[in-house]
Amino acid sequence: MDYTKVWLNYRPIEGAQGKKHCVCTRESGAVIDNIYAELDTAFAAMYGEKPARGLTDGAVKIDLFLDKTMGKESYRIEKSDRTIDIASGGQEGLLYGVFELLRRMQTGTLEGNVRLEKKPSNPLRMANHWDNMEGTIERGYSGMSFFFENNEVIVNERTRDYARMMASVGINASVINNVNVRTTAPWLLTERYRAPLIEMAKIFAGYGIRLFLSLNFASPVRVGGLDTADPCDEKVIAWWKETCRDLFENVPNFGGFLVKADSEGEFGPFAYGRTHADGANMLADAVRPYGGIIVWRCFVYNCQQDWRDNVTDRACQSYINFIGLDGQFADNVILQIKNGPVDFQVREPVHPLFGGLKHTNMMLEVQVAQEYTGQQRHVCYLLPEFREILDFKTCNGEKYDTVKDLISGKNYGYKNCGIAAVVNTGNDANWTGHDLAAANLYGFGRIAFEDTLTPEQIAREWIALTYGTDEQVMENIEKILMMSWPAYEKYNAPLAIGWMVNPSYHFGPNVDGYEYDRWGTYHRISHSAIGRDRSSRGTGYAQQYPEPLASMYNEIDTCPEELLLFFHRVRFDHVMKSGETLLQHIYDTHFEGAEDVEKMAALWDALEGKIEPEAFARVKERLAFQVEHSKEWRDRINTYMYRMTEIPDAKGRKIYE
Ligand code: GCV
Repeated sequence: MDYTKVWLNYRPIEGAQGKKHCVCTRESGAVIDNIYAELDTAFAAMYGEKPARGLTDGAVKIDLFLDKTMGKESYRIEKSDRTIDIASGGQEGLLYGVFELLRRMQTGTLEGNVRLEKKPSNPLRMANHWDNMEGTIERGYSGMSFFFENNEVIVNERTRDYARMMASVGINASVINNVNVRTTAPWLLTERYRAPLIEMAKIFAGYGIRLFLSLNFASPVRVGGLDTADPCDEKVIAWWKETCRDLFENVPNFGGFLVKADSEGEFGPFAYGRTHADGANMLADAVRPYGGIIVWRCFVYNCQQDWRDNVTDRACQSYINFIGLDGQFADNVILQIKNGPVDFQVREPVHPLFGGLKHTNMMLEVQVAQEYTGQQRHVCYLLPEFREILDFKTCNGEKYDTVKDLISGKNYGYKNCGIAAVVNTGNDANWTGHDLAAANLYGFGRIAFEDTLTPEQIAREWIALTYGTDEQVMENIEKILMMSWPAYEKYNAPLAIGWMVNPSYHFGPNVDGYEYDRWGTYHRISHSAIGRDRSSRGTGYAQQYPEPLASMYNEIDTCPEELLLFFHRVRFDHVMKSGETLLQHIYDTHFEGAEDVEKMAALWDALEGKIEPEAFARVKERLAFQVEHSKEWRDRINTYMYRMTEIPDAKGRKIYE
């Protein structure tokens, strides 16, 4: 194996060597085989002995059984002196229960008698991979794809380890190809790639994961040889039905499709004067007989904007495109909505569609891949951000109105809903480029399964599993992780204005990088002010929220400061709550952010000797880069502001001219 075990890095438990266990179950099949395999691997490492199969004298008995009163992904663990019972309504739940058991054994959190019961918060917990058939990964920062190479589908040992890793945190669906379905990817629907897809789907099924594909809406033309892809055309409808029948009948546990349509150049129903609902519902009909799902993305906007146009607002557009279609989507269609209205900036307001849509299945889309948050060369632990998004009160008048209530089905009782993340894996030896970026992948799965977990809890679990439970290791890494998103936000583009990055590859500071471009993301800085007015006096974006949010965002005085420049054009001499001017606040946060990274690097350095040397060196090197790069961010932004305003830092720190 030429890659790391990430958090499945089982290690000996002190004082428990030689402890005997046995596993008893009447169940059989692929999931159960995988449970046995996991227990063997884990117990051999933790106790020095694999568990026996069947009741064995003198061994702690692990009993796995079905309890049909429970959900098939729920589980109950009851531990007493000599027995550990794991019950679930399905084998998937037994698998999740076993992973929880192992996690607790490894982290020393299974002491005494224990009884716990878990039910996943979200029905769908989905990984979106933006992997391309030739082997590259769009917004991938950890090497090449391990699903595709040279236009072939790859299935090998790593496929299984991927599935283990995802199942261990409760992911139950995986879309393996990029939402931009280009080159040979449309052919994934066809016979051409069938054999390896079946092989992959079988492996996934053994870990409770449904395989999904991204599809190209023009497929009837691209691969079907038809002269149209009009969703209302009989030939097109028949083609999709037959294509879906063929896929669902042959690929085990196939889940359905993820669709990016009429977005950033991807083909869609607009070409025929049809709506998103026409397109999605036609596909939904084709997959319905097999229990399939269509996940339709809401990331739709005019990406051919002119910077001179100060009326069109990208932030408004996804809502405008979809709000009028509320109630028109079939029950096996889910709208997948990015967490914010623009595109995964370090800070954005929560997308107004969550509060707006009331008769539509919804899924939240977050980005674990760090496209705008340091591309896995910076540490940026995103769980505090995910926590805030999930807890955001949409004020939509419903009994349960937070994002987590709406996407989990708690409010509307929906079954087809949940959470998806654009994930950060690749074929790098450590899977995620930066070793500490694995905490984001781990954390996404954990919070998707248990949506009340705190970022600190998740961090501590991940650290203990990855590096062991040494108190200093736990403490320092937790501090690094918890400091990292606020630090990144401080030295990034200020107060949610976003987008001060190099165009196209999105790495590194470039204040004017997108200023005159076609993507609709402008800061409009002058010598006296910064930002766009998105209030009712400006583009009206703030009015997409229900009250009292609309009024709160509408005024500079009541708008939460961290979102100030998203909603308003503000003068540099505006006085912030701290008593400092806006300009001084920008200077201060940029100095602070870079200083925070130095502290993070020192916290890591203090762990030398406590962490396996190669892993230690890998993170040390990335942190050293982050120290320098955060200064580059600091200096570029501060200098730009200084040159514009000619107002020096009140604290006399170095700002380059
Ligand atoms: C897959 C942004 C990214 C694109 C991505 C797109 C999307 O624009 O930069 O790489 O395309 O979002 O989410 O579809």
